[in-house]
Amino acid sequence: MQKSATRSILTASLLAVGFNTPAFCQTSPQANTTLLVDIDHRPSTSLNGDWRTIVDQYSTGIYTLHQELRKDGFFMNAPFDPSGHPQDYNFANAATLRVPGDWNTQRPELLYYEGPIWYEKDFQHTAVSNKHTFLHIGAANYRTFVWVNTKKICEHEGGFTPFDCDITAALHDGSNFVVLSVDSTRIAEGVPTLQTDWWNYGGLTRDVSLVEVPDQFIDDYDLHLSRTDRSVIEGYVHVEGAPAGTPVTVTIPELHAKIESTVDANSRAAISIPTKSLSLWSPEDPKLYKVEISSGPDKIEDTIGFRTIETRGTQILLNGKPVFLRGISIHAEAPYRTGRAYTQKDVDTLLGWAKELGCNYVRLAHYPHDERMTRTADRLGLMVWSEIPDYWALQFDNQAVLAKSRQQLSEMIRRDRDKASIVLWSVANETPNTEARTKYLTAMVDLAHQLDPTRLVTAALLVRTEKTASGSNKIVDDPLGKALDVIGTNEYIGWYEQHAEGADTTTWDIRYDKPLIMSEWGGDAKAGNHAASGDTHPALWTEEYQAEIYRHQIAMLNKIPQLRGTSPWILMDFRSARRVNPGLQDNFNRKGLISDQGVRKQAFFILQKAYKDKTLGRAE
Ligand code: GCB
Repeated sequence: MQKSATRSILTASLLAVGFNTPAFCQTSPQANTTLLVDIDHRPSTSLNGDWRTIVDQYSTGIYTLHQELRKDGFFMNAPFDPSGHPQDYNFANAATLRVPGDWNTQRPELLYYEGPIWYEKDFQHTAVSNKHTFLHIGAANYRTFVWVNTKKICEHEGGFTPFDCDITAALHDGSNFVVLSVDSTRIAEGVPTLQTDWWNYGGLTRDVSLVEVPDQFIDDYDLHLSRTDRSVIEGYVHVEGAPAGTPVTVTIPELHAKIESTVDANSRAAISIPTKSLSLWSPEDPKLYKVEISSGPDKIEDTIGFRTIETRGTQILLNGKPVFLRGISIHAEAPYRTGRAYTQKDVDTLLGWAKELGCNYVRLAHYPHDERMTRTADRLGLMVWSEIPDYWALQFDNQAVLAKSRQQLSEMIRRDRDKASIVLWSVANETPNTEARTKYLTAMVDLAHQLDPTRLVTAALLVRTEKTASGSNKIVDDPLGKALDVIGTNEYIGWYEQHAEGADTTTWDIRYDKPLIMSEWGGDAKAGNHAASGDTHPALWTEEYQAEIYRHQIAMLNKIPQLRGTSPWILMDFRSARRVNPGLQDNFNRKGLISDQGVRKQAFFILQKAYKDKTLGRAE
């Protein structure tokens, strides 16, 4: 019951009428979409701005009153004629929503809305021979169906990764229109699933554009420093549609390097660039090189940093040297205005605060963030933990769900593998320790290694607690740890368990000889909520109590010999439907070191001092 009540209206109804794989709702989560890497360095026409929208709670745009598929659905974008056949919709007069942007924070009546909304936009097009036009969608939460000039083009599931649909065949010269249905309904078989501790912001939450590419085009590449020989940049360039023998050139002007290669039968050219005097990317010197990649008429210019990241025993090595990750967790919540973060200003504010805190690392929780975030981290010298929303209790015994996780991991890696800042791919957060879960996530770790052998794979695990004579012992032995390169663990001593001083009598028993990152810890405080002066036992929810948690945690963390990083929870307060305590939470998780209005809480300064003085974590 629970399941069917929360399924996507669209999908559930289609299945109910026997359309297991109807034309516009195939069960394959990645039906006919691709992903063009380095989208912001390609010629494109922005479709950002106002789109005409229809809130369609009952999926009337798809179904007849007998729940049959309509041939004259809203995707037809038929003009409304008051003297003609009665018509229940009219895009021409419809209210608009801004793209990019979640719908929840654009109109008060949409704050709690979960369901389908239709989007329509007109655009001009002039056909150019030997060119393909893709509709690029930076992210749409959660499930998207696309029509161009009434033709069904593609669909996509997953709210935080980009996709591109080839719309060339549906276009004509002159005025064209695109209609999208974005459905934010939470589903049990989704990734994430029904429960999350963040707001289910729906809509076209990132940039939308039209991208024109030649018939044969560079759709994917990977260029990184060889792990075995730091004087060689290696990787590949893939040219979609290119027959074997098609030339590819990679140039790095600053290094006076120019390499010619040719694609093989899989349209992929192997690249190997010997370099001298390469400056390696690091937080202290986030050096990026201009890299030009060309094949025939297609040319892309990227900025890429080169570095290595690996482990040795319990150490994390950046460019061969031990490093400690001084970090903070961040949600993609927009500072000041709230809602999904997507502007450069949002990114500059969030990452600016992380720098002010003294960080060299950020955990981008719990899903891939806007690409501006990882590009900016590249520039600012912040190492990044990037993760997919394999969060809490997914349907780990469901192969269709595994396919969705695999798809999101592949899209995340494909989009961001050119970012030197990313050192960790995370496959999960706080999942239940079951056999099905371990099998599922081990497969995900294997896939991450296979797609990107140059980075470390992690996950935030739950830990077991045993009482001891003097306090408690935290045991890190989740079997998933076997597959991981770096162990992440979340703990909330002083908040969900014990009092802040509990950290003083907590010991750690880590059963893996691997680096450990304390990927979450902290507690809530409402900015401006203070304990009485001189109060030695400040109450929960006060800034003073949150600061106490940080003091005791820092002392405890410093006693864990294999600790190689921390990313306490969290930089800024964020909206969450689970947090309904009036006056304190009001739909916000208040574990931020900074309020959603930019007010730094006391704990911010405690952590800042520990990071700046390097009194938290080992010296590198
Ligand atoms: C966690 C989750 C995070 C929550 C946080 C909390 O362990 O990973 O998503 O927001 O705790 O505040 O409870």
